[in-house]
Amino acid sequence: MIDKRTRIKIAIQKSGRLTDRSLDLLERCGLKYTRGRDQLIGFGENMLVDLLFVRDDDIPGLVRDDVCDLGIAGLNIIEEKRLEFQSQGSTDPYTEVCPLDYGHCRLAFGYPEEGAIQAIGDLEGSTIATSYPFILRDFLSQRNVSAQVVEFSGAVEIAPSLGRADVICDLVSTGTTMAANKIREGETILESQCILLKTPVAISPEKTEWVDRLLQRIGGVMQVRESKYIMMHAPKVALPDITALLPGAESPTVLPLEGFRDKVAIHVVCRENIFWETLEALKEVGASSILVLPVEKMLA
Ligand code: PRT
Ligand code: ZN
Repeated sequence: MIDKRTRIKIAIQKSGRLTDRSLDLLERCGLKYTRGRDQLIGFGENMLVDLLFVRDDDIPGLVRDDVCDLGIAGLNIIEEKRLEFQSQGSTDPYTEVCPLDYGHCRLAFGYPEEGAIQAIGDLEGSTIATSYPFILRDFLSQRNVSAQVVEFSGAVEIAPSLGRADVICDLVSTGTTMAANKIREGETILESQCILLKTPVAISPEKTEWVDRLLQRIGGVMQVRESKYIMMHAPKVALPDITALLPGAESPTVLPLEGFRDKVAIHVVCRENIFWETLEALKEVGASSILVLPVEKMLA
């Protein structure tokens, strides 16, 4: 019989921009799961981990209420809900464990090209449409700007042409939507990306082992994304120049090369991406037969 108390629950977006990347991250951590008949729960087959597929807006609340131990959502939603919870008297609703480096976007002002308002300095007395009223009000009050905030749950960019607002404050990634609506992107008030959230409640001893393992694996997956394993041949004397050229490189493994006294093979893990310029510079200091391989898994 399955003991539900020992199973970790992770809330992720059911269907949207974050779903594929969130599932990919968990799969890279080794999770295999089957999706239940109602599609709302994915049962982990090889780990004591279950997935809850929900709207992204519901994720912070599920983590705050300890319905889920972990959750993945954009900082835009996490911060908006944190301010909303705070207004209801609930402080520190969850712990932000780490950024996950996907779902990047920014919450920015958008000024209609033909409009009189073109900068934060002109916002006093204006009407601003947004889906993020708490973040926006917080920003305005910190700058002592008094403006009317109109909440739009979607299609914020059409608010000015409907005559509902002078300015908008909305998420932007490529900038195409604002441009298509003749809105000029202005100042950013929040840089966002996906964040891993953890319940504010202490994890029960039954779950600790798997939560710790999962967090370590997520750390490992994050670390290897840019990491490369580099192999090359080089004169022994070039070793200091070579390590200096490879930022983030761990101390290299130096191996003898059969038939050569002054030349060695160098193997090194580099935690940053390697560009062609670096390879060319390595060649200039004497390296040859340079191979750059992706790293699939790493456990520090
Ligand atoms: O159904 P559910 O509530 O779960 O989904 P949703 O429709 O609320 O969210 P979804 O899937 O659209 O976005 C989920 C998360 O992705 C957001 O909360 C952000 O953290 C992140 N994200 C990254 C974005 C964007 N980029 C983005 N560009 N969310 C929305 N947009 C929208 C933006 O609101 C605007 O309408 O895309 C438009 C602008 O895009 P550009 O490329 O034209 O600038
Ligand atoms: Zn949403």
